Amino acid sequence: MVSGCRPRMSRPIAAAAERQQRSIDKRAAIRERALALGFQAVGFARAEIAGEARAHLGDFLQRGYHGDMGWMRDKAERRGDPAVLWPEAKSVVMLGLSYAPEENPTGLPADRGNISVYARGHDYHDVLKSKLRKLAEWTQKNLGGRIKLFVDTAPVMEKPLARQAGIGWQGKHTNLLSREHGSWLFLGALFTTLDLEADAAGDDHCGECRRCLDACPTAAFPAPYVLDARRCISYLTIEHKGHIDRSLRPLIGNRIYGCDDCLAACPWNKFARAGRENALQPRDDLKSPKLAELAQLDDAGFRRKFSGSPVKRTGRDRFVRNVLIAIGNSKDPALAPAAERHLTDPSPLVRAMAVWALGRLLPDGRFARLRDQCLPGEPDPEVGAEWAGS
Ligand code: B12
Ligand code: SF4
Ligand code: SF4
Repeated sequence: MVSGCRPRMSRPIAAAAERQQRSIDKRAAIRERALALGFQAVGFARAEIAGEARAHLGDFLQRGYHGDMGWMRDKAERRGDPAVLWPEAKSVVMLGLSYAPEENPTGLPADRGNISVYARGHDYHDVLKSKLRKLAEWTQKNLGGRIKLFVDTAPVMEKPLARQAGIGWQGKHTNLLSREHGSWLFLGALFTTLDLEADAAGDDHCGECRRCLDACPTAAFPAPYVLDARRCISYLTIEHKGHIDRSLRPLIGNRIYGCDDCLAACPWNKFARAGRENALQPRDDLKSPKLAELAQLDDAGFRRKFSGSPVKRTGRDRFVRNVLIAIGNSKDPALAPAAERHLTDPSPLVRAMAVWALGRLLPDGRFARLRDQCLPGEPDPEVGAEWAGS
């Protein structure tokens, strides 16, 4: 065709078409680079949160579902609106990194501690950050624009942004899932001043299914798509600093760091290929660790064992608190000596859970004798209350 036969575009339309073409080229280049760096999912969104998600965040906070994660309330304005976080940002590149396990990670024997899959390998923050940094540097050098990277700890609503970027949808368990990777994607975000065309948002494929809701041991979902973090084992074992409510302890079972039950129940996982990232592969000693051994960790031992692991976040006292709850739930009297050793622990958090565990494992007479020995010298009222069984 001779060029004179081409339909002529008006100048503004031609300029818009050229801008779109340039954006597509940049998007394709970023996508290619991200996949080469090992990300499995890439999508583009405008740097804004759909009004509905922002309203749901407001509701979540107003109902107190965040528990003692005060930082969620403090930074709510920034979390709910990328324009407040960084006004110059125009687009967001959302990235997903798969950590899908080889097999169902739930259902370990009662004398073993269940550490959730995400925490069995190297700390994903480091892994994700290093990849995001490489992608940000490459993009700035080759395509221009300014970039800020975010993973997990920043006040960014990563799940709604990932949905907006077409990576998947937020399931009834509230996590972002996709047909290719099931529930097992870590999320990270690059905010950029580049103006990149957005992808179509992900559609919801939950349908009538409610397996995740029914799988939750603590009934932490007041409604589909809504989580009350205060009942979630992930919150209780990782974020919550104080004593764990008496009524929730038996429901925690042997989950000592996080929980995967709602994620693992999802039928879309059957399409997920096991994660390939070496650093995220589960450490052998964290796949099915013995409660009796974990209960022995002192501060230095804890730091040695969990250096480079997300587990180090709780510190030794909270971790041993969780282990003692699992021991109390084990119904295995052979684990009683591992709890008894902690009746003189310097941490009241640990002493209290040692008392609780022994109350469940020892015959009444033996427990009463220990109480008579220890209670008179116990300085902490909350530990005292555990001895009294209240
Ligand atoms: C706070 C937090 C937690 C809290 C609260 C979790 C929660 N669901 O809010 C606790 C400690 C419990 C937690 C647990 C876990 N977390 Co977390 N967590 C976060 C964090 C820092 C913020 C999440 C947030 O903003 N929550 C506030 C609520 C309001 O937002 P939302 O969950 O998106 O809520 C939406 C729905 O509830 C929905 N909604 C609300 N009401 C209604 C009503 C209707 C009708 C509808 C349709 C929808 C709807 O709209 C809201 C907005 O989209 C993010 C990182 C980040 N910066 O985003 C990681 C993050 C969500 N966590 C992550 C992970 C892996 C986990 C765990 C799986 C870890 C584990 N194995 O133990 C569990 C999963 C528990 C669960 N079922 O959610 C990943 C999830 C990745 C993914 N694919 O989604 C993230 C994104 C971290 C990361 N960078 O990869 N987490
Ligand atoms: S992570 Fe566990 S406790 Fe939390 S909502 Fe899912 S199944 Fe329930
Ligand atoms: S288990 Fe069912 S309801 Fe829950 S996220 Fe998966 S598909 Fe949706």
